[in-house]
Amino acid sequence: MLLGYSFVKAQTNIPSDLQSTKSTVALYRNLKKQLQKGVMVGHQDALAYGIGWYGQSGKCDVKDASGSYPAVFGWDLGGIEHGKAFNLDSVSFGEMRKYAQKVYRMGAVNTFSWHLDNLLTGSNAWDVSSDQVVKNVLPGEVKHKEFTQWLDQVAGFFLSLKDDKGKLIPVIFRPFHEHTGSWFWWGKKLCTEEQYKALFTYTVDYLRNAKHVHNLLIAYSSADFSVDTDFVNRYPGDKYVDVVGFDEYQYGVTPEVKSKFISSLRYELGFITRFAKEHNKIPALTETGLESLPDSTWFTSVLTEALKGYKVSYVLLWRNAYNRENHFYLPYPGHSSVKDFKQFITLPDVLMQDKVRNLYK
Ligand code: BMA
Repeated sequence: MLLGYSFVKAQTNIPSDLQSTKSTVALYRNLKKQLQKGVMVGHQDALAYGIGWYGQSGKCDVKDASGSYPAVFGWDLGGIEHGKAFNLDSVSFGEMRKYAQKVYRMGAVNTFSWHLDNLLTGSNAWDVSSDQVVKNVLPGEVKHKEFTQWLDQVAGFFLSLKDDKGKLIPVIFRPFHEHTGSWFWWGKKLCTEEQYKALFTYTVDYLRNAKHVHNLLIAYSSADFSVDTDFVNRYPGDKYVDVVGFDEYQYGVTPEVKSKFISSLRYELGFITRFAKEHNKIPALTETGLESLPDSTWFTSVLTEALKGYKVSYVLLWRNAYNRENHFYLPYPGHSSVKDFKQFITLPDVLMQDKVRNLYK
């Protein structure tokens, strides 16, 4: 008799991919265990560039400002679908692989998003001029073959993430994110619930079954939501997801904006932590931040307040762009919020890389 999926899962406490590599299973279990210890701080592109620098080995804004590396490192695969050498934010995929290997050696976590181009129009991920894109990449449709070729590139990259011994490095993959908003071609108004779920499950199945990629924890990550059903209705199912989360940014710094942002995050964190518990998943705040940190106490007065009482795996702050003015989310040396950030990371349940141990064993 074949054992049912839920039965196997419940007995073994393994990720949604029943064929996950050993260290992927370890990462999954350790991330869950670590929920009791605290929340990891993450940063997008932290090793690739920062304010006033690009591609300098060993450099990292938040390390230089605070003394510690982040515990989670975000990367984006946008551009890999065309076999390009560089991603949409000028990080070469060759370097990205090396950074990810370094992160693994540090015992920290890599998470990958994918701002993939619009297959129908040829423009970028933000081109929402057609609501036919998702429909057209599904099996049997005109853009399907090309879509699978794009997935081949993604699979090739994930399968190239190996440690010194040639063993695959487990990472989090967070495809088709912020889908409760309508600013990407896979967003809410651009496809039906069924089409979104089909896109998500097809992608995960293809990577697992056709490409034999088994070093991924899959993140299902919405944009902000005020109605739980928005989150639930496009959930692809427990067999396809390991991490559940959402992205939400603060815009503006008035007291009203601050308190609204805090209460909105608290509502959503409450929801996803409950959802994660019920579905045996790992909750995370998959992107957040206040662009250019005009509030020098943001970490202790906003982020800390929002997180209070919730057990989430990590919080990912967005990138410190080297070539776009005022587009940064973590302090760099000399910035007015360095002191506040340092205070934030001394909280016992806030984890930078130096407080994270052995996630892969
Ligand atoms: C956005 C901005 C863009 C970037 C994109 C993908 O939020 O940071 O500059 O290209 O994310 O990383």
